[in-house]
Amino acid sequence: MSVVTAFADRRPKILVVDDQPVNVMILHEMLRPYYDVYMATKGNEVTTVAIKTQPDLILLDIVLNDINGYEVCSRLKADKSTKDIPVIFISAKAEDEDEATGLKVGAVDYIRKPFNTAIALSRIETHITLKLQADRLRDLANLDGLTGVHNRRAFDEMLSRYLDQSRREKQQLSLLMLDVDFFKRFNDHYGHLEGDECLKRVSKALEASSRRPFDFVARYGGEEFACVLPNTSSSGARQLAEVIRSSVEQLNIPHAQSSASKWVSVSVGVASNDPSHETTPESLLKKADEALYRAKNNGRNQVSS
Ligand code: GH3
Ligand code: MG
Ligand code: MG
Ligand code: MG
Repeated sequence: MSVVTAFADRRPKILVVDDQPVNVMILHEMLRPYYDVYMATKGNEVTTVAIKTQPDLILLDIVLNDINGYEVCSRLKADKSTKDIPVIFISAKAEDEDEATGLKVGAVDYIRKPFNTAIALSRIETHITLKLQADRLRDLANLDGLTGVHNRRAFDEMLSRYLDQSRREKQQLSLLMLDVDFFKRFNDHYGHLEGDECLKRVSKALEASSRRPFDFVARYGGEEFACVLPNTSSSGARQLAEVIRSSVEQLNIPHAQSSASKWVSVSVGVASNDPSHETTPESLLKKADEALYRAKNNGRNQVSS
């Protein structure tokens, strides 16, 4: 299991789906030394269980009591939040056409029962490794290397996606733009390494404050951060902005050169769209940026909208 452990900073998770408890037990015993194993016995519950447990691989039986495994796999592949989880069929159905159907509906492999344990484990390990590599590449493409929050590329993509969704669902969306106050002076006084540490802590405070599952936190550039808040009114966004502003100040990171506070602080600009009209990402960003500029001009360490 050397390759797997080299890639994962946690034990990989496997979801086993089989209607026969004895089969589930056998697979569980086989996998348990290397993986966290989750189980489901009904085809209809697989997507829900997969969304909840986020497995790195699904071992799927074909003959189940309710819907068959092919249908389960098709559903998994059709759902945005489960389509990237590799599926391996594991079945006593031994015809070539069974295997062909399994691969056609999106499985990465097909293990015929009865199987050789060592071979099955190796195939499983191969696909787990590929999945973890894909996760790693996706993170590299979407996350900021210093702080671990989303990067500008991911932000641009999400803002435009959320704006479309907000117009379709006629729900208001809000955007926060945050900028660390007098950060150039902070770097000059405490050094760039302290500056980097400060940005990490500020981003953690941001993530901790924006708790709704779809809130999206990104490093927009340098010492600027952005939060996209779907289904959030402008008054809700102003409240959250104030929570964030105060939680950054309460990190109590000393800033001897700031005239806004004795601690590191942020200024926040809030903008919201009118979901009945088309709002472009550019126009919303401009509104948030103008609000941020007012917060800076009014003395920093404050929220403006
Ligand atoms: P204001 O209150 O008006 O925002 O003043 P400011 O000094 O924060 O603004 P300015 O844009 O003049 O300076 C931003 C500073 O942020 C300058 C730059 O060196 C620093 N910075 C940007 N990215 C990083 C980073 O990744 N690490 C560190 N340590 N500093 C950074
Ligand atoms: Mg079965
Ligand atoms: Mg700035
Ligand atoms: Mg700044």
